[in-house]
Amino acid sequence: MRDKGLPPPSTGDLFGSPDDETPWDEPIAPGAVLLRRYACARAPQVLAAVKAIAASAPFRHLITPGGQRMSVAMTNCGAQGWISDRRGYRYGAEDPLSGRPWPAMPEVLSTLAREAAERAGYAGFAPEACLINLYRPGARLTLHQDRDELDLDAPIVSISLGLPATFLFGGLQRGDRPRRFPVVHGDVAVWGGPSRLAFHGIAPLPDGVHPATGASRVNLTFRKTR
Ligand code: MD3
Ligand code: FE
Repeated sequence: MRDKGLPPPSTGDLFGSPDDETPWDEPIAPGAVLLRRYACARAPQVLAAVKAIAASAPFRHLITPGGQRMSVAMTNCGAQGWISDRRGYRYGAEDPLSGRPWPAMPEVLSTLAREAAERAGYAGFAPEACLINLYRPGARLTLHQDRDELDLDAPIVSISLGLPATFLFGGLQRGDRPRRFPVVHGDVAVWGGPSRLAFHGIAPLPDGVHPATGASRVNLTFRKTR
């Protein structure tokens, strides 16, 4: 297995670079691994699923409990969805915009999340929530912990699509200086065990255009909430 955090060896093919999308594993901390390009082959189906979800539960800019409009636009699929408003952060079964349940989690998404978790050493991952983040240039996510889930033993699986971004990965204390990891289209990350409560964020998204998503980045995070 390639697990040294290095790209795969070149095949020497000057034409078509078939190995641009050959996945490899990059462990970054105890319990945390980047599965580089793991989702590339399934990206068209994942993006089609996101488009269908957004048609019934549109991306929207949530308000933080402190009254700030988030620069990232969000929606959800699955039995539970993450929301924020003046009253706080929480999971809920209904989209507050429509009053209807969140769209069901498509099988292509639940299967990809389960297989990625298993590859990272977390067999049996069955998320009930998928938070979908839409970044336009300039959007960012400041350092935070994901701790609104009741089951902190389960990992979080994250899929990055479209424009490249810089992932900030800190320690267990807000003040720990974060390490920076570039993440690109098709990269998947799995965070569990000792890394589950690490502080993390996304640096402001640079301008750009990606063939699969246009001027945007899409991130899906799968969570076991209860
Ligand atoms: C490290 N999303 O939605 S995913 C979030 O790219 C969120 O949209 C980012 O952070 C994004 O909450 C980063 C990577 C990630 C997700 C959960 C983690 C990293 C994590 C939980 C613990 C440690
Ligand atoms: Fe997070």
